[in-house]
Amino acid sequence: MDRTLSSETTHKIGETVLLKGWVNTRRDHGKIVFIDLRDRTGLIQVVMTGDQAGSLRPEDVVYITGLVKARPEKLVNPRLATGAVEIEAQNVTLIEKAAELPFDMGQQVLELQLPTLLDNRTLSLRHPRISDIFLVQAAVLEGFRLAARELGCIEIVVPTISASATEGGAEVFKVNYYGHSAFLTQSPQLYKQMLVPSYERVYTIAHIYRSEPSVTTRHLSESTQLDCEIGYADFTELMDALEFVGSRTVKHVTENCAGILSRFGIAPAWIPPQIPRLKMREAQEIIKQRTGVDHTLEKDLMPEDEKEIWRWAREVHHSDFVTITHYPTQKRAFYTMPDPQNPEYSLSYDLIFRGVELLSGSQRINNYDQLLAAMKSRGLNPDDFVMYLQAFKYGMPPEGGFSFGLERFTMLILELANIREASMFPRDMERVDVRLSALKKPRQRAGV
Ligand code: AMO
Repeated sequence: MDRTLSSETTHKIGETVLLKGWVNTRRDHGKIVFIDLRDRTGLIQVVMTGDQAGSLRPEDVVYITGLVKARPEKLVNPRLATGAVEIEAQNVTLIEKAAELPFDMGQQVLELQLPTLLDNRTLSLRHPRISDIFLVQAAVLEGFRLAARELGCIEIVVPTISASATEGGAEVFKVNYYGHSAFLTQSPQLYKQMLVPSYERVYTIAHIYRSEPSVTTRHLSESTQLDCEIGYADFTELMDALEFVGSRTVKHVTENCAGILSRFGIAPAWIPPQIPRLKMREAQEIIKQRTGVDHTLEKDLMPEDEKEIWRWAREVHHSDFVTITHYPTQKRAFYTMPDPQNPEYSLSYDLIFRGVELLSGSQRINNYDQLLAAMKSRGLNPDDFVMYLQAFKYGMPPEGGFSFGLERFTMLILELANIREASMFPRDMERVDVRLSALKKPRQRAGV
């Protein structure tokens, strides 16, 4: 008999079906046992005798043949998509026995500390509310790809071992590369720029690595960036492009994950036809006027500034997005184009979504000599960037781009408290799968 998925049972009343899945929960009522069976489409209630149920427990893998029956009206479960039917088991076969679980997976929301959920990640990822987070993440990826393609970008895959540190700073993982030093990429930046002369417009979904020195709720040591790079575009066209991709992606998630967003209690994002744009200094002035807190001499927006300017964007422009431009040149990476009108500030932008930086980018320096001078002025050695510089030597058009953080996008869409909830297997300075403190010291490990 072919397998029937739980979601298909509602159309098969009166038929005998074969279901395959995991025991999600077990409820014993005297001689009758109710099993909620879980498969990739959801849950379905199965009724069986105590003999048929035997010692079944949560996460056991079972094959069940049974009759699909309509439930009497007063027993319909409105919280379950299959709540109008149930299965009367005829035959129950245990395929794999699960060990006893460390916690009750039957709760609607797992009321556990985040470290416990992460220590038991392959279990917590099976829980419907947590697996929903990654269905939203899949929709973010899909929405981004659709939007980038609509812009005419070609998808590229770039290396994650790099000859140089792209974003500067100390937050770089060094690797011993056949006795030479190389780095895990902090960004696909240099490679996406190198591909502009081939395709003009490219996008990539890339792993990035940053040895973040502190534990925060919005930084990971390994994360995923959604990047575009666009040739022959000026600063305004670049902002139009990033706002298009950002809002198109959110709309794609809203349209495709309506059920999940409502289960998480998330109101639709406010996206006006024109997303407000402010220079960083203008944003600081507005914040000073609204709060009395003077950050007008700071070289960057503080996290609380990003929250306040979002509140302003909602109140004044009915927007959950706000684009902030013209950050101080010295605060941005070496490839950022200084504003020709006032080189102290740069043709750069961040996109703030719901009070957190979701995206960064800029127009780039596309002239070879200017780029070389910018590198040297920051103490970078051009010899470390030989391949990158080659692309500029042979004619790089005016260009720029931007980058969204995938986990931040997911976190902000679902209004999660911690970015680790939006990463299937989060890495930070305390964890690689398991807590680093639980690992033996390298020399004590067998064979090392
Ligand atoms: P930036 O360093 O600002 O810019 O990164 C772009 C976006 O990536 C996300 N992000 C992170 N998410 C989680 N953990 C981290 N450690 C982390 N670091 C960055 C954020 C951020 O807005 N090359 C430039 C982009 C460009 O100019 O095109 C860059 O990497 O959402």
